[in-house]
Amino acid sequence: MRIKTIQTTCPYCGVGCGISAKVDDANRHIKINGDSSHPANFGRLCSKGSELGETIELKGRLLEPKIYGRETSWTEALDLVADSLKSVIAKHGVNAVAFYGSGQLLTEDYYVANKLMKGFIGSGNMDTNSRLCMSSSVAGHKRAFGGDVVPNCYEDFEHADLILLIGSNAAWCHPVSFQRIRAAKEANPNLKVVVIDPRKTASCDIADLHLPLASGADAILFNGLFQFLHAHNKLDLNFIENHTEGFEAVLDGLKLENYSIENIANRCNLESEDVQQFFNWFAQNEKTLSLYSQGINQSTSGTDKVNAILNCHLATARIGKIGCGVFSLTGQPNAMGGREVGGLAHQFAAHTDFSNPDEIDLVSRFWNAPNIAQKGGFPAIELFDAIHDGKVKAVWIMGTNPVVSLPNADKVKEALKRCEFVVVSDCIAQTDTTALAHVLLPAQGWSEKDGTVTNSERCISRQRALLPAAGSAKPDWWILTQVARRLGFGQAFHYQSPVEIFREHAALSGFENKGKRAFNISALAEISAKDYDNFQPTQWGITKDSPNGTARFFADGKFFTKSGKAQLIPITPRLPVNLPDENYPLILNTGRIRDQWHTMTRTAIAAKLNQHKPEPFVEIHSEDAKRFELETNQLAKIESRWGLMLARVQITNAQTPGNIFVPMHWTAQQSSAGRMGALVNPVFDPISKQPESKHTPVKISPFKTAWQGFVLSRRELVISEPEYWVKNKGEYFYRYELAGNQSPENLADWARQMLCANECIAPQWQEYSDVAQGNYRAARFADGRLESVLFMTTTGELPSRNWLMSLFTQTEITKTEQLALLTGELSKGVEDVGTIVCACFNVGEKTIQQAIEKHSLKTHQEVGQCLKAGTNCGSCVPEIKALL
Ligand SMILES: Nc1nc2c(c(=O)[nH]1)N[C@H]1C(S)=C(S)[C@@H](COP(=O)(O)OP(=O)(O)OC[C@H]3O[C@@H](n4cnc5c(=O)[nH]c(N)nc54)[C@H](O)[C@@H]3O)O[C@H]1N2
Ligand SMILES: Nc1nc2c(c(=O)[nH]1)N[C@H]1C(S)=C(S)[C@@H](COP(=O)(O)OP(=O)(O)OC[C@H]3O[C@@H](n4cnc5c(=O)[nH]c(N)nc54)[C@H](O)[C@@H]3O)O[C@H]1N2
Ligand code: SF4
Ligand SMILES: [Mo]
Repeated sequence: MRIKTIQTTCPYCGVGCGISAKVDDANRHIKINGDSSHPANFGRLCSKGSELGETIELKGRLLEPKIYGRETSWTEALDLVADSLKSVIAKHGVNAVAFYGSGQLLTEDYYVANKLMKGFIGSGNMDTNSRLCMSSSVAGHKRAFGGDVVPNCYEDFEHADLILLIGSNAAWCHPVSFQRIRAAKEANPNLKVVVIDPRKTASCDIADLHLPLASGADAILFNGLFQFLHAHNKLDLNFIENHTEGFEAVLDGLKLENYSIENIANRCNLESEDVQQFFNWFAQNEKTLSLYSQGINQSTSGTDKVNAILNCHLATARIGKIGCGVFSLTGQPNAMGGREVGGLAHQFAAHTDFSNPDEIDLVSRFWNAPNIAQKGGFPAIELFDAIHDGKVKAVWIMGTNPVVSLPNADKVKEALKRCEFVVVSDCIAQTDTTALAHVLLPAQGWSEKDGTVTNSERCISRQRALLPAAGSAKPDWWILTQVARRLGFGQAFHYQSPVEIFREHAALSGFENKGKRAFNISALAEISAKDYDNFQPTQWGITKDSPNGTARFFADGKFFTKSGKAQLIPITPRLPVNLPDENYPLILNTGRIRDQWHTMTRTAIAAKLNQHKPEPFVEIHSEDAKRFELETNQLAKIESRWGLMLARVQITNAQTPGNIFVPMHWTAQQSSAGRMGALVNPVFDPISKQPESKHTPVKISPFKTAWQGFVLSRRELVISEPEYWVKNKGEYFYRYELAGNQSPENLADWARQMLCANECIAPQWQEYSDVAQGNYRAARFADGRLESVLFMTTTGELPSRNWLMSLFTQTEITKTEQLALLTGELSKGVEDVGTIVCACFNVGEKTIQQAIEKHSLKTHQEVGQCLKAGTNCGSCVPEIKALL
């Protein structure tokens, strides 16, 4: 057995952590460690990154190309894709075909997709899930800076005196950066952290001040801040004069509304003292770093919110200098790389734009592409509307799951059902989107594919192949190249390996650039295959003048606008488009949880990551819970004008009254009705076209069922009957939470059918039924081990899942335990650890509570010493502190 150590990059969030993987490819086994030399994480990883080794199993992978569900050869599948695209184009023109890509593609994949659609097929219809993610930031950057640049680097965390987290739950979504800020705060007691978020999130754990502002009100707050800084002579008039334009217009705009502290507080639903405190801190601290994410971007005024923040930084000259600036935290591992290649439908390539004919000409000459697109294509929402309406007749979806993640997701599903020709490239066989594909193309996933990604701080890193491809899976760039050749563009798509694509991408970035376009990595245009293989993380720009990369932009006051000056943009704050009303009285906010990644196609494979939040839930304030007659752990139905979902109620005053929160992760693969995208309002920002995923008017009511139950089973079962079901993979079992409107007529038959399906091989069967009490329990044993259990009740009390789950770790079940299984009562001596809080060391809530009481623990460090909880990735520290 030969073990290799390979450096690569985590495929989840935009922190872009380096990984050092010990690979045993003979056994398809990987041991994951943080790469201590990588500047994004210096060896640290969060719970998701640490569990990557558990996600590479072949089960569930898409291994062969498929046409209408039938396995086929690459040749046949690629021929069909090319022929179908050709025929649609011949009949309906180039704008009847579209690509919908993803920030999870590698830069090389992305480059080829964009070049093929915009350069050679000749349509602007190449959009991506970045539309749902970063497009407001892109638009805001371009308005202010003349280019899409994140000016800062992670090192600024250590130099700042004030860090704002605006619409960012970094504790869960950028955990390694969050831990770095925590450490910076411990090292520098002067560093203050302000969290601006309608919810009290785990990120508030390190906050000196939390501003639970009204949903969508950010521009009011930052306009107010601008006004305050102006009134208190805290603006840098020198910098404004020499390096910006638009100052007078901004001031004129501010005169139109009342920005007194009281009025701001009132409109933002905040306390005046808190607003005052925040403004004072901003005024006093030169080294202010504003980090923001989807609470800003995912809004119908997302671009304006971005510019309202940028205005305050530009007018105080706090931009791109050590310890200060505006830092948009990117979501996906290659959100930034997609922007570099021009992955959005209104962009072109390498920071060029359809709005500039000279740039179209420039790219056309570079690619030698006579048929180049002359205008932008459909952005995501409009693209799926166009598919729905039959304007776009063939779509190729790569690396994204729009049937879950787009707003008004039922319409998206319907659109794909109606579409003449749907191709999906994915590495997973069964997703809500692959279910609707005519052609499925197996893509190599993380650990197999090879190329580059760019993280939040513009740092380009290598993702390297660790293992051979699963089945016949191929790299996305290869698949695209093969189709391009079949479409007759062989000369322009001659690539044999990712480095050739990377070189071309680098060369284009420098082509006739002359300092006009921010993205420039021309120093890498002739990189050798060996240097590409060994490439070490480097922040762009990477040019002759700065061959080792660029840590920060704009400290010199030079921008990428025509005048070279930054633009201050007058902002008139707008409320979200649809506000709550009497029919839909609550605001639905959606977002992420600590241990799942998006639509769970990969994180849900790792059992450990499923423990933290095993079911779709809805967080609601106690006042609202009372008002809508909801109780903790009850099921609730949430409805909007667009769709509905079911979720488990969690009452928490971390929510502001009037607002509820649901996680974005559950799909039809893991739940009967947890797919939240169905509810989400499809309105979008007029400039960035990014949808308002954080604000949909909804109503909520108890979802009353005749019975509730759950199943734990070593084997995966097929469960689809009851109105409510959720599947959750554990280490030794699958867990199914169930609830139904109608009690099964014959419980024993029903239970046998569900647990044994067709393959009851001499099972030992035990059951208990108490019709009067409405309880039924069944257990099945095999070779002395517990094989499966089912508990159901019509009265509502079910035993602790944790205790039963622990029985699955045993090789034998004692007589006492068998008895306990029937009575449903916890057997003595078995510890109920409670919901798992620390995923790294498997420590449950109850264990932590008991240890706190028993040993009078006072700090999370003491809990760590006692139980190890929170001592690895640290993501659960906020929860441990909450228990303290
Ligand atoms: N664990 C985990 N981490 C991830 C991901 C994942 O799926 N799972 N996905 C990655 C991706 S692609 C992305 S884009 C990032 C997203 O990272 P984040 O943006 O940090 O995550 P979200 O949970 O979507 O939303 C952030 C916060 O915005 C708040 N918010 C809602 N409305 C408003 C508002 O009007 N104003 C303000 N100021 N705040 C508001 C929400 O309450 C929420 O707490 O996470 C990345 N990291
Ligand atoms: N309501 C609401 N909706 C949201 C959000 C929200 O906060 N609220 N957030 C939005 C944001 S910021 C984002 S980024 C999106 C994310 O939403 P999606 O992009 O739809 O979610 P993923 O689960 O990441 O989908 C990635 C798919 O690509 C597959 N895949 C993984 N690696 C590869 C690869 O190398 N090649 C190929 N071909 N396929 C691969 C995975 O198996 C999976 O099916 O959701 C958006 N939707
Ligand atoms: S913070 Fe976690 S998910 Fe994000 S890149 Fe690092 S290890 Fe991966
Ligand atoms: Mo994202």
